[in-house]
Amino acid sequence: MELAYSWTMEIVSCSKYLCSSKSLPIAFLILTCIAVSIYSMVLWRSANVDHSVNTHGNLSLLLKSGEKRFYNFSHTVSPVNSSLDDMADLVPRKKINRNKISLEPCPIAPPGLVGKLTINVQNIIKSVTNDDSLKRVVYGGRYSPEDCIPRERTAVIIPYRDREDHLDILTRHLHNILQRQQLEYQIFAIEMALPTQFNRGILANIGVLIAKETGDFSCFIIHDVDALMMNDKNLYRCGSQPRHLVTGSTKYRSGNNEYGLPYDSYMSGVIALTDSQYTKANGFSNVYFGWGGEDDDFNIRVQRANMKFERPEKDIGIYLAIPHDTDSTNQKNPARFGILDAAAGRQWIEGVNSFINNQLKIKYKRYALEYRKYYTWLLIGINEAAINKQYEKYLGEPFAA
Ligand code: UDH
Ligand code: MN
Repeated sequence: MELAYSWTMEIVSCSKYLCSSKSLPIAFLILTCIAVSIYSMVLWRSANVDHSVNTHGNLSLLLKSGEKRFYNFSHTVSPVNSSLDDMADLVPRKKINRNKISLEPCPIAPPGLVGKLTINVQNIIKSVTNDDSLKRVVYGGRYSPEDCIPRERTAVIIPYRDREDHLDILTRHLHNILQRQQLEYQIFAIEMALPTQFNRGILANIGVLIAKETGDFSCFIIHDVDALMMNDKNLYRCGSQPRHLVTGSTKYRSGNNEYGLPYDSYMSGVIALTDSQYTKANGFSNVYFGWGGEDDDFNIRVQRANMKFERPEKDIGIYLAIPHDTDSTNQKNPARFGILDAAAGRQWIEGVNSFINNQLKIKYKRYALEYRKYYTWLLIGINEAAINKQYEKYLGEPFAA
């Protein structure tokens, strides 16, 4: 109080001096500056915000109260130097509290599962009003069972761009099923900002690292935005080996079988790895821009790290693939075969370590982290040309496919 009083007196006497010396315009200017500063401080303190930029170029401030403020501004996505180090303080490390003493571990086989599901996408879209599972979701797309200690704390990481409709369907579908599976989980949707081509590997790597900063997860699931689980016994848990959770998809019918895979070594769509398995393989390669290659490269990495993908039983890992057109910013990468040929030589040079302590560290910009109702949303900017230059020597020979 005393300090405030003496400050006020200082300001008053200073103003008197300025007035008396006929410097009225200067006095006015100084007082305006003080007023603006105080007003900004008050705004800043009351907001207690998470600053975010959405794809429409709006700056949104997510207040602690859950209220959101939007500000329009013109948003240019230029790759800027940034790294995880910059954001360590920005991401709250939160655990969901539970009274561990009085609770038993959840059963190995969750009792509420129904097995094969008949999926009607229209019903999922409408589910917002009548699905209790959505009411139980904590802001940011998080959940933890209340009546038992979960056997897995799963981070679902969805690399995506321009598939909001799929994301909406998938996240609702997942909340419904993952709660029946009695998991503690959080869904992360990680988007790549324009103008670069899509790069699924980079988003998976950054997604895993940010998830690790955000919570205490025992399992990481990299999930295509258009893959809907069709059997709730396909548990989103990790195993002693990396797991490919897809045994068949409606996208790849084979003969009479409704659910097939495009080839035996296909390990795409949905995979589950522990932190140590992901780190042991050094995560995904970062150099596949556009469609294709990164998934086959990751399979090579897993094998070279002396691990092997496992799948659930045939009728358990079935998925409905939401049909879609080719994405204009994710054209087939014609160089992917050559880059894949050089996969082994690159494994320890670049991967998830490229964002931590690598000499050839990849810089990226985290444009947004927003706790949305059904998922945590991240928007990432990277510089495609810089990454290609950085790893020029490791991209293999052009390959005549
Ligand atoms: N994705 C987007 N937006 C894009 C591009 C890709 O969200 O513009 C994400 C999304 O999560 C999608 C995933 O990347 O589910 C895979 O891209 P896709 O759906 O275009 O790929 P596709 O349906 O399935 O062709 C990939 C199968 C790979 C076959 C084997 C190649 N080695
Ligand atoms: Mn697809």
